[in-house]
Amino acid sequence: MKKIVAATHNKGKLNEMREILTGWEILSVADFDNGVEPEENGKTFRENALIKARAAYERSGLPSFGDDSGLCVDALDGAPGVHSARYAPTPEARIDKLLGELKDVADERRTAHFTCAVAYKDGENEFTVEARTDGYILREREGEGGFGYDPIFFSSDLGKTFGAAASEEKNAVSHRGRALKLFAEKLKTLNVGGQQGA
Ligand code: ITT
Repeated sequence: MKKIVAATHNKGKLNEMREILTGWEILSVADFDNGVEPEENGKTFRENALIKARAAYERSGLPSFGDDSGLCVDALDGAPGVHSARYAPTPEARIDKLLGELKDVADERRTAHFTCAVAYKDGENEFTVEARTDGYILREREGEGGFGYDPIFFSSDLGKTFGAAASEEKNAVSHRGRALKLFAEKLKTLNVGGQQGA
Protein backbone atom coordinates (compact mmCIF):
# COMPACT_ATOMS: atom_id res chain seq x y z
CA MET A 1 0.00 0.00 0.00
CA LYS A 2 1.09 3.59 -0.61
CA LYS A 3 2.74 5.13 2.43
CA ILE A 4 2.10 8.61 3.78
CA VAL A 5 3.27 10.21 7.02
CA ALA A 6 0.77 11.94 9.30
CA ALA A 7 2.29 14.88 11.17
CA THR A 8 0.32 14.41 14.36
CA HIS A 9 0.83 13.18 17.90
CA ASN A 10 -2.89 13.23 18.63
CA LYS A 11 -4.19 9.63 18.70
CA GLY A 12 -7.80 10.72 18.21
CA LYS A 13 -6.84 12.46 14.99
CA LEU A 14 -4.67 9.58 13.85
CA ASN A 15 -7.53 7.09 14.31
CA GLU A 16 -9.86 9.29 12.27
CA MET A 17 -7.25 9.76 9.55
CA ARG A 18 -6.86 5.98 9.25
CA GLU A 19 -10.64 5.49 9.09
CA ILE A 20 -11.13 8.15 6.42
CA LEU A 21 -8.02 7.88 4.24
CA THR A 22 -8.37 4.24 3.33
CA GLY A 23 -6.07 3.11 0.55
CA TRP A 24 -3.04 4.60 2.26
CA GLU A 25 -0.78 3.16 4.91
CA ILE A 26 -0.63 6.03 7.38
CA LEU A 27 2.58 6.20 9.39
CA SER A 28 2.95 8.54 12.34
CA VAL A 29 5.72 11.12 12.40
CA ALA A 30 6.38 9.90 15.95
CA ASP A 31 7.82 6.70 14.43
CA PHE A 32 10.71 8.64 12.88
CA ASP A 33 13.76 9.46 14.99
CA ASN A 34 15.59 12.70 15.53
CA GLY A 35 12.54 14.81 15.25
CA VAL A 36 12.44 18.38 16.38
CA GLU A 37 8.86 19.39 17.02
CA PRO A 38 8.05 22.44 14.93
CA GLU A 39 6.66 25.52 16.65
CA GLU A 40 3.05 25.98 15.62
CA ASN A 41 3.28 29.74 15.40
CA GLY A 42 1.09 30.34 12.36
CA LYS A 43 -1.87 32.71 12.53
CA THR A 44 -4.17 30.44 10.56
CA PHE A 45 -5.06 26.77 10.47
CA ARG A 46 -3.56 26.53 6.97
CA GLU A 47 -0.24 28.05 8.08
CA ASN A 48 0.07 25.67 11.01
CA ALA A 49 -0.89 22.64 8.91
CA LEU A 50 1.88 23.57 6.46
CA ILE A 51 4.42 23.97 9.27
CA LYS A 52 3.59 20.42 10.43
CA ALA A 53 3.59 18.88 6.93
CA ARG A 54 6.95 20.48 6.02
CA ALA A 55 8.56 19.32 9.29
CA ALA A 56 7.27 15.76 8.83
CA TYR A 57 8.61 15.68 5.27
CA GLU A 58 12.02 16.90 6.47
CA ARG A 59 12.01 14.24 9.17
CA SER A 60 10.79 11.25 7.15
CA GLY A 61 11.68 11.99 3.52
CA LEU A 62 8.27 10.51 2.64
CA PRO A 63 5.10 12.21 1.37
CA SER A 64 3.66 13.87 4.48
CA PHE A 65 0.54 15.67 5.58
CA GLY A 66 -0.39 17.71 8.63
CA ASP A 67 -3.76 18.58 10.12
CA ASP A 68 -4.35 21.74 12.09
CA SER A 69 -7.78 22.08 13.52
CA GLY A 70 -9.77 23.77 16.22
CA LEU A 71 -13.05 24.96 17.60
CA CYS A 72 -14.22 28.51 16.83
CA VAL A 73 -16.97 29.88 19.08
CA ASP A 74 -18.87 32.88 17.71
CA ALA A 75 -19.66 34.44 21.10
CA LEU A 76 -15.91 34.38 21.89
CA ASP A 77 -14.92 36.02 18.59
CA GLY A 78 -13.66 32.72 17.20
CA ALA A 79 -11.72 31.55 20.28
CA PRO A 80 -10.17 29.15 21.12
CA GLY A 81 -9.50 28.80 17.34
CA VAL A 82 -5.87 28.05 16.48
CA HIS A 83 -5.19 27.91 20.23
CA SER A 84 -7.68 25.07 20.84
CA ALA A 85 -5.03 22.56 21.94
CA ARG A 86 -3.43 25.06 24.35
CA TYR A 87 -6.58 26.65 25.80
CA ALA A 88 -6.02 24.84 29.14
CA PRO A 89 -3.64 22.02 30.22
CA THR A 90 -5.90 18.96 29.73
CA PRO A 91 -8.86 18.08 27.50
CA GLU A 92 -11.21 18.10 30.52
CA ALA A 93 -9.88 21.44 31.73
CA ARG A 94 -10.33 22.89 28.23
CA ILE A 95 -13.99 21.89 28.21
CA ASP A 96 -14.54 23.24 31.73
CA LYS A 97 -12.91 26.54 30.80
CA LEU A 98 -15.04 26.90 27.69
CA LEU A 99 -18.26 26.07 29.55
CA GLY A 100 -17.29 28.67 32.17
CA GLU A 101 -16.67 31.35 29.52
CA LEU A 102 -20.09 30.62 28.00
CA LYS A 103 -21.97 30.38 31.29
CA ASP A 104 -24.01 33.53 30.71
CA VAL A 105 -24.36 33.16 26.95
CA ALA A 106 -27.92 32.46 25.80
CA ASP A 107 -28.68 29.27 23.86
CA GLU A 108 -29.19 31.03 20.52
CA ARG A 109 -25.77 32.71 20.78
CA ARG A 110 -23.79 29.50 21.42
CA THR A 111 -23.08 28.78 17.74
CA ALA A 112 -19.65 27.37 16.85
CA HIS A 113 -17.79 25.51 14.15
CA PHE A 114 -14.80 23.22 13.91
CA THR A 115 -12.29 23.99 11.14
CA CYS A 116 -9.68 21.61 9.80
CA ALA A 117 -6.86 22.51 7.42
CA VAL A 118 -4.82 19.72 5.87
CA ALA A 119 -1.47 20.45 4.24
CA TYR A 120 0.57 18.16 2.01
CA LYS A 121 4.28 18.16 1.23
CA ASP A 122 6.53 15.97 -0.90
CA GLY A 123 9.58 16.69 -3.10
CA GLU A 124 7.44 18.30 -5.82
CA ASN A 125 4.07 19.26 -4.43
CA GLU A 126 2.75 21.41 -1.63
CA PHE A 127 -0.89 22.35 -1.10
CA THR A 128 -3.54 22.92 1.55
CA VAL A 129 -7.28 22.28 1.77
CA GLU A 130 -9.72 23.38 4.47
CA ALA A 131 -13.24 22.50 5.61
CA ARG A 132 -15.62 23.21 8.48
CA THR A 133 -18.61 21.78 10.28
CA ASP A 134 -21.27 23.75 12.16
CA GLY A 135 -23.09 23.36 15.44
CA TYR A 136 -23.33 24.86 18.90
CA ILE A 137 -21.91 24.44 22.38
CA LEU A 138 -24.05 22.61 24.95
CA ARG A 139 -24.08 23.48 28.66
CA GLU A 140 -23.03 19.96 29.71
CA ARG A 141 -21.11 17.05 28.22
CA GLU A 142 -23.05 14.42 26.24
CA GLY A 143 -21.39 11.21 25.07
CA GLU A 144 -18.10 9.47 25.73
CA GLY A 145 -16.82 9.06 22.18
CA GLY A 146 -14.42 11.08 20.06
CA PHE A 147 -11.81 13.32 21.66
CA GLY A 148 -11.15 16.91 22.62
CA TYR A 149 -14.25 19.12 22.59
CA ASP A 150 -16.51 16.43 21.06
CA PRO A 151 -18.75 15.92 24.14
CA ILE A 152 -19.93 19.57 24.15
CA PHE A 153 -20.13 20.17 20.37
CA PHE A 154 -23.71 19.57 19.17
CA SER A 155 -23.53 18.91 15.45
CA SER A 156 -26.26 20.58 13.34
CA ASP A 157 -25.84 17.82 10.74
CA LEU A 158 -26.18 14.92 13.17
CA GLY A 159 -28.60 16.31 15.76
CA LYS A 160 -26.34 15.03 18.55
CA THR A 161 -22.89 15.75 19.94
CA PHE A 162 -19.81 14.39 18.25
CA GLY A 163 -19.16 12.68 21.59
CA ALA A 164 -22.45 10.79 21.27
CA ALA A 165 -21.90 9.89 17.61
CA ALA A 166 -20.39 6.71 16.23
CA SER A 167 -17.05 7.39 14.57
CA GLU A 168 -18.48 6.75 11.07
CA GLU A 169 -21.26 9.27 11.76
CA LYS A 170 -18.79 11.89 12.93
CA ASN A 171 -16.41 11.26 10.03
CA ALA A 172 -19.23 11.69 7.48
CA VAL A 173 -19.86 15.33 8.46
CA SER A 174 -16.86 16.47 10.49
CA HIS A 175 -14.39 19.18 9.57
CA ARG A 176 -11.65 16.51 9.41
CA GLY A 177 -13.77 14.08 7.39
CA ARG A 178 -14.60 16.79 4.87
CA ALA A 179 -11.06 18.16 4.66
CA LEU A 180 -9.56 14.69 4.27
CA LYS A 181 -12.02 13.88 1.48
CA LEU A 182 -10.95 17.04 -0.39
CA PHE A 183 -7.37 16.08 0.33
CA ALA A 184 -7.80 12.55 -1.05
CA GLU A 185 -9.39 13.93 -4.27
CA LYS A 186 -6.49 16.30 -4.73
CA LEU A 187 -3.93 13.53 -4.16
CA LYS A 188 -5.67 11.51 -6.87
CA THR A 189 -5.49 14.34 -9.41
CA LEU A 190 -1.76 14.74 -8.70
CA ASN A 191 -1.31 10.96 -8.85
CA VAL A 192 0.77 11.32 -5.70
CA GLY A 193 2.14 8.05 -4.45
CA GLY A 194 1.19 6.37 -7.72
CA GLN A 195 4.79 5.33 -8.26
CA GLN A 196 4.75 3.45 -4.95
CA GLY A 197 2.23 0.98 -6.31
CA ALA A 198 -0.94 -0.02 -4.50
P1 ITT B 1 -1.03 17.65 16.60
O1 ITT B 1 -0.58 19.09 16.52
O2 ITT B 1 0.05 16.72 17.04
O3 ITT B 1 -1.74 17.18 15.36
P2 ITT B 1 -2.94 18.69 18.51
O4 ITT B 1 -4.00 18.06 19.37
O5 ITT B 1 -1.97 19.62 19.19
O6 ITT B 1 -2.15 17.51 17.76
P3 ITT B 1 -3.94 20.92 16.92
O7 ITT B 1 -2.79 21.82 17.22
O8 ITT B 1 -4.47 20.88 15.52
O9 ITT B 1 -3.63 19.39 17.30
O10 ITT B 1 -5.11 21.27 17.93
C1 ITT B 1 -6.37 20.86 17.66
C2 ITT B 1 -7.17 20.86 18.96
O11 ITT B 1 -8.52 21.25 18.60
C3 ITT B 1 -7.27 19.45 19.53
O12 ITT B 1 -6.29 19.20 20.49
C4 ITT B 1 -8.67 19.48 20.12
O13 ITT B 1 -8.63 20.12 21.38
C5 ITT B 1 -9.44 20.38 19.16
N1 ITT B 1 -10.05 19.56 18.09
C6 ITT B 1 -9.66 19.47 16.77
N2 ITT B 1 -10.42 18.59 16.10
C7 ITT B 1 -11.30 18.12 16.99
C8 ITT B 1 -12.32 17.16 16.91
O14 ITT B 1 -12.57 16.49 15.80
N3 ITT B 1 -13.04 16.92 18.01
C9 ITT B 1 -12.79 17.54 19.17
N4 ITT B 1 -11.81 18.44 19.35
C10 ITT B 1 -11.06 18.73 18.26
